[in-house]
Amino acid sequence: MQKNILIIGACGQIGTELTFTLRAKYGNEIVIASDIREGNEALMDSGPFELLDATDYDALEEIVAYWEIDEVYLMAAMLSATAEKFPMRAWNLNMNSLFNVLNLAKEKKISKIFWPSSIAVFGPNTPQENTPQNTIMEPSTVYGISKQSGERWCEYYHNKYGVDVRSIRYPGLISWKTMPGGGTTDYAVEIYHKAISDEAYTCFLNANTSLPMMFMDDAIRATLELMQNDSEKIKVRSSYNLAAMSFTPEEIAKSIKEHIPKFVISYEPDFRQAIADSWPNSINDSSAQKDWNWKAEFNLESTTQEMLKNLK
Ligand code: AKB
Repeated sequence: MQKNILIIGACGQIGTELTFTLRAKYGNEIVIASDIREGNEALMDSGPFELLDATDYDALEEIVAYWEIDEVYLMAAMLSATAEKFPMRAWNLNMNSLFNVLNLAKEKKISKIFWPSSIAVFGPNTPQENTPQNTIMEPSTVYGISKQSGERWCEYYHNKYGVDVRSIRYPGLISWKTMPGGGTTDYAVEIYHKAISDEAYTCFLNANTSLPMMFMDDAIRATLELMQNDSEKIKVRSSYNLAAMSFTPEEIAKSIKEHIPKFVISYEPDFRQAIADSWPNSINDSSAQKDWNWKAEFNLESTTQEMLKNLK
């Protein structure tokens, strides 16, 4: 019997690209996209789609049974900036959606889960440079608290009930197919759009705020590599650190200027500055390198080239 894959939050920044990649790999009919609202035309036309509120266990259980789902990628979440505005809604979405898929796996209705964590699990007391896999965390944002709690629950369900759950602490993700929404690292996508449309961008972080970032192609490849590896190789069942590059708004602006000489950046930091200041500057991902041979391919220059080429 053919076992299918369900993507929850398939219309978001990561979900859209994950859906296309998994459909190209396994076939359109094998990968069921779902979200609380419909996505762009290309996604909707590419295969089966279900409207789904990720916090509704009964609806999720029904879809899993109907489509004979074996593997779930839970990409629905409220990101850092929006979560600061709606703390209870963020906690409800981020935690209940995770419990729903963990409990389905505990009841053996699905056999494998991918759940994204984030660099937001780290906080102001974390060593900021080359942040290790295991270190002080103490997140100071609603989103970070939900992701750190989620990590603890993933590890618990793995140890206690044998649930095969796998996770990555994504840095800020840069992509051109779908806009991010509600994150602190979103500036690193907006800046490319504005560079092309206006040759100018006003950044909500200050010039020298260094944050870990990654081009979407690397993030999707990492996700698939983690999911395809043998279970015994996956030693970390909370979530893996993952790194590609780190840069500041000033540095990304400089890299854009090399292609669009008239581009100018200005700075008007808002409440998101405090969120960014609480996160690491750079990440040590040696555990992912050792356990499943992770290696990033894109740096700032190749990311800028890809973004400008595709957005133009
Ligand atoms: C955000 O900025 O909230 C996200 C993240 C780093 O998890 N992109």
